[in-house]
Amino acid sequence: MSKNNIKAIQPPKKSGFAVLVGRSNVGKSTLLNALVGTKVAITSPKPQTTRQTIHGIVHDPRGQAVFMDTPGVFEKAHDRLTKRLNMIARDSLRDIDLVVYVVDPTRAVGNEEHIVLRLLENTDAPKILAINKTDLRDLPYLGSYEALAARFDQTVSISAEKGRGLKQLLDAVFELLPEGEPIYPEFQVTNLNQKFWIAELIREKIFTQLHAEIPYSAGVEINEMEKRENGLIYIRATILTAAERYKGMIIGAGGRKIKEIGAVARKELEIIWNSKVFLDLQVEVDERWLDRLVPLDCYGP
Ligand SMILES: Nc1nc2c(ncn2[C@@H]2O[C@H](COP(=O)(O)OP(=O)(O)OP(=O)(O)O)[C@@H](O)[C@H]2O)c(=O)[nH]1
Ligand SMILES: [Mg+2]
Repeated sequence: MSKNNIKAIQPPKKSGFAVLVGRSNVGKSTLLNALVGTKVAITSPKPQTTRQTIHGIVHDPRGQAVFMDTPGVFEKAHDRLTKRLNMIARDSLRDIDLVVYVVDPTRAVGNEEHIVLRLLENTDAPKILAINKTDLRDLPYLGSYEALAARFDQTVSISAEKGRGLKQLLDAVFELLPEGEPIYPEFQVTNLNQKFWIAELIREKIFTQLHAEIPYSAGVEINEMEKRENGLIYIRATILTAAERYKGMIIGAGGRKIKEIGAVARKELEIIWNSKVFLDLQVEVDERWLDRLVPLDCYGP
């Protein structure tokens, strides 16, 4: 058989947008990173970590899957941040090719799940149920999520953290995606621009180093970024926060907290870039910080 004949019997390539939806903290961003194989989205043990729709691109012999990480649906939509996040999650269900509904069987099916399930009923795209965190021993609500399987085209058990079940998930994704040309060029793994991604990485450290309430009243802006002659990457960034008392907590006694945030962010950047980094971090109070950061110029190279 000639080479051309072999090519002729290969199935057509698939491509499309697969949106990751689910309530806050189920592991959508962890899953996105695991699928792409590198850290695209930031994650944290606290809910409402993700604030923008982030694309993570998986290049595969079967085609290209663009996974869209979305802010988790959160029930108490009283504050402006939550309202905005819920709206982004809802909008992401338009014009998509596939839904991956991510659930966490350590928590009961609650109101938030019903909100998401109702949203899913209104989309015509095929749907996969991804039951995450199955590495944990105690999964008291597993049965109630498995009972939802009939509403989905496929159901897979995964552990985004341990990388389990991802092959099965990708098999289901490429089976259900439509045929089509790739959306992104080869090698591109995300739609985020580098400045925004650095701001996100610093924001992740605010989540991990500070108490529950502060991260929800803070955002990060990159003011300057430059590669210096000696190879050092210089970054000047500002943490914007809503109130003077938060500023104090972010800075910490004797500037200890901000130093800690800067140090963990810098170390991670140095490992990723394999280069020395100088991170100049400041804190500024701005009641309207959210408006200053959203809409953001966060996409593109
Ligand atoms: N044990 C276990 N923990 C996980 C797994 N996947 C995610 N987590 C943890 O769950 C927490 C939330 O993960 P995220 O990926 O930030 O969750 P998210 O759904 O993106 O959350 P939002 O952005 O707030 O909507 C983090 O502490 C993760 O480490 C998993 O497979 N197993
Ligand atoms: Mg997230």
